[in-house]
Amino acid sequence: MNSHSPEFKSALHVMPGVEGGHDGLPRQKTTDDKNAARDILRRDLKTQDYVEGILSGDRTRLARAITLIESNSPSHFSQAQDVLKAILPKTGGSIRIGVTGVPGAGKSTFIEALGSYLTGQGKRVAVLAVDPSSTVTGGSILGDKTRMERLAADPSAFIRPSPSGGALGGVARKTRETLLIFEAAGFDVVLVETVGVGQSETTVRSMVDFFLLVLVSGAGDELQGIKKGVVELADAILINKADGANIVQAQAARLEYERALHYLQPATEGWRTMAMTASALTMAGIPQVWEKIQSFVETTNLSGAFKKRRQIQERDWVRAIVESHLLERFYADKRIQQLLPILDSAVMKGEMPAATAAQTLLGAIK
Ligand SMILES: Nc1nc2c(ncn2[C@@H]2O[C@H](COP(=O)(O)OP(=O)(O)OP(=O)(O)O)[C@@H](O)[C@H]2O)c(=O)[nH]1
Ligand SMILES: [Mg+2]
Repeated sequence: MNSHSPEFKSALHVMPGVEGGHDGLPRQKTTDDKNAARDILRRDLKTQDYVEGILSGDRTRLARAITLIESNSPSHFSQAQDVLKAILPKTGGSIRIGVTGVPGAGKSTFIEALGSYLTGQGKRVAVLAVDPSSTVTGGSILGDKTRMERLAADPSAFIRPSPSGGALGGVARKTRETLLIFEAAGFDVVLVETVGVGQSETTVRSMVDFFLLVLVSGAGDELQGIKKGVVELADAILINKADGANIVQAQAARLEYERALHYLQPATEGWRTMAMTASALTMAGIPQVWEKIQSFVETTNLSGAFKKRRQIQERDWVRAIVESHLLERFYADKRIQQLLPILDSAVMKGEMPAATAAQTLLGAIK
């Protein structure tokens, strides 16, 4: 991520408290979700209770552990880290799949389709969403819940919508840590949905093994609206909504993407990114997507690319946490807060070169 980008700066904005109670479980009988989430935390569980709950797959304590991770309070943070430390040896066993694509492409419907297919095969499936925009629109969480009704009611599945907490940096940490919790709880597959805008696809790519780009045909120029960079992150492209009158068009789009992919660098060493068609609505092509994912896991396990990617992801993750904390501290510094508007204005008026302003800021915290 470009640390000077506006997205990143806004990512420093810290939201207060725990929100939600988005645990995919029956709600407490209260009208106030915020209070419900706080109540859960107030009935203080011991670290050991969380750990045992997660490892035994107890849904209530699992949900509470995620709420603990999503909390922005420092004491919850340190307990959450203790929980994570304890479960770490039990993590790593899931296949982590990222699903991205333009809004409305059918990501949630696809996750519901693939998820139900997998639970039908006896697998346990967890679903997470990364949606930095959801705090702005507030709509996506509700939308996802209604679009994954079947999976939400499935005892072998667990859906956790995007943690609020605003900024991508915070959401990314919470999502990653929640993923580890799911793994320790024995879920076979973890699916992470993200909208294909801004930085969130790069963020999700950095936490999953397999990255799927969901597209739809029929928007005229097939490559429109999708940045080449996003295509280059994908291990497979799924042309969704290949049903009804759309089938022929979807197949044409698939060929067009296949051609384009020849000129692009594959996202994973030793794996050829390909385009497929499917219908999340009729389930046509969904088993084939799963076959493809299994073949990916097999191939990359054999070549060592699977393990190598996870190791690099862990290492980079440490760097990312350090960088985001340094930036957070920098912008929270009183001296910086005083200087920043003055220097901003000088730079904007053309009275000071940008590099001089930056140097002044950096010098102020020495
Ligand atoms: N015909 C058809 N419609 C589909 C298919 N998959 C999804 N849809 C419809 O497309 C619309 C959007 O689907 P979603 O699954 O919410 O799409 P999304 O990509 O998750 O959307 P956002 O989360 O808002 O970005 C819904 O009305 C779905 O019913 C499909 O395979 N065929
Ligand atoms: Mg969705």
